[in-house]
Amino acid sequence: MPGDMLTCAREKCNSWLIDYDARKIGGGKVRGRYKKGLLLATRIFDDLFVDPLLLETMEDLFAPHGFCFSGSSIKAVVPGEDSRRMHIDDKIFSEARLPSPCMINVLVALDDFTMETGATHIVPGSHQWEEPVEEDVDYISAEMKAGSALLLHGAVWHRNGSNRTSDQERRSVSFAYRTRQVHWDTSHDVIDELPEKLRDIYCSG
Ligand SMILES: O=C(O)CCC(=O)C(=O)O
Repeated sequence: MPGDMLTCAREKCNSWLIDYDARKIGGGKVRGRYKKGLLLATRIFDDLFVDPLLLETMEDLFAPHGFCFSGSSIKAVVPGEDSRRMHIDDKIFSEARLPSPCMINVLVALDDFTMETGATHIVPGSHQWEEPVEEDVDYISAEMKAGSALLLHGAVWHRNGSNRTSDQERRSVSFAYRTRQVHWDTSHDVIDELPEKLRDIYCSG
C-alpha cells in the first residue's frame, strides 16, 4: 500500500469500524471491531483494488474464465482477542465444485503483523490437501510490516492469530477477487461512483 494511502487509512478507519462480540483468549467475549463493504464507505482504496501487478496476477490465476472484484472489509484484531478457527475461504463455493482457487483474498496490514499482535497463521501447502486440518496443525505466522500485503489462495487453511498485547490493535484491509464462474447478485448502488477500471471488474455476473 502506498505510504500516503496507509497514513490516510490509519487515520480514518477507526471512525468506520463497528463493534461486535469477538472471542476472548481464555473464554468469554471481547469488543472486536470490523467494517464490511468498503466500496460504499470510501474511495481511498480504489487505486489499490486495481493495482496493475495485482490485476495481472489475478488474470493469470483465474485464466481462462476471468475474475471480478468480490468485496472488501477492515478488521481489527483487538488486544485480548483469540484466534479464529482454521478455515479456507473457498468453502463458500464448495457446492459449486469449481477448480481451485475460486477466490484470492488480499490482506494488507494497517499495523505491523507480529506473533504478539495476531499475525495470520498459514498452513503451508494445505491448498493441495483433501482433508480439513486439525486446530493444532503446524503453521507459519505471516509477520509483516504495515503497508505489506499477503495473498491467500482460497484453498489454503488459515486464521488470524490471537492478540496477546494489552494495547496494540492489529488492523488490516482485506479484499478479494473471485472467478467469474460464480455468479452472485451484487448491489449496484455504488457502481456509478467507481473509477472505470474498478467498474470493469466489479462483478456484474
Ligand atoms: O485476519 C487474518 O489474519 C485472517 C483473515 C481471514 O481469516 C479471512 O479473511 O478469511
